[in-house]
Amino acid sequence: MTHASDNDNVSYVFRYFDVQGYGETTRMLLTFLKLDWSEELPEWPKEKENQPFGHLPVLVEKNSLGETAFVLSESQAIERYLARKYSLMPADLQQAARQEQLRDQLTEVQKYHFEYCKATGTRKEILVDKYREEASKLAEVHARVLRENGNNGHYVGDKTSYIDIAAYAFFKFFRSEGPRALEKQLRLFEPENAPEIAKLNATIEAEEDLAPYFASPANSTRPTTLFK
Ligand SMILES: N[C@@H](CCC(=O)N[C@@H](CS)C(=O)NCC(=O)O)C(=O)O
Repeated sequence: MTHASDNDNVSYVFRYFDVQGYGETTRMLLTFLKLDWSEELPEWPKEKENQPFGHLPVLVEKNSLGETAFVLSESQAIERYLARKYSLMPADLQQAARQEQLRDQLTEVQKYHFEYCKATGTRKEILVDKYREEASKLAEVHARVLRENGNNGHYVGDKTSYIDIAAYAFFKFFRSEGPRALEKQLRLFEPENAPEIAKLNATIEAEEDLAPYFASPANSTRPTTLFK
């Protein structure tokens, strides 16, 4: 894998809110890849009109002179840009697509939580049912893929890959206060129901290249969303 220590002399600014939300996978990737990066918390909504898609996160890539060279919106496009650029994504299209389908499934389920925070009345009840159905399927699919890879704490092979990191960020989100309200009745991702996921979590927490991520207190206390 090309870690950024073989540096291409670029640096990154990750512009987002101080929440896990749609940003945690990218924070983990930037750290894992040993990239030169910093976090920017813009004044909001003042800075909204200055963002290409009007929302965050946004990744800004700077060249060796510190000039903006590339600006990217949409969290999953950002993740995949980094994963591909630094060879964390398989070159084989089918192998890459297998990781991407698992990652997209995580986002679909996470969205139920975001919507649940804002919903009222019967819509809230519908979302609990939707979450139950989709999260149960997700737990089943992810446990199976992890099992089929030998239950070694990785989805693919024996090294940390893009989907390992995205899945860890997702399970972290649902272990946090707030999202736990949806998950806690089901306990789909808890060790007694999903030992494969527990093994993934432990493996990622022991990943040497993520040690700076786990050592930073900000990463263990960051709220899940902007919603109360
Ligand atoms: N599909 C987008 C969703 C981005 C999104 O909804 N961002 C929210 C925060 S998590 C935002 O910027 N909210 C403030 C606003 O839209 O004014 C992505 O994956 O990046």
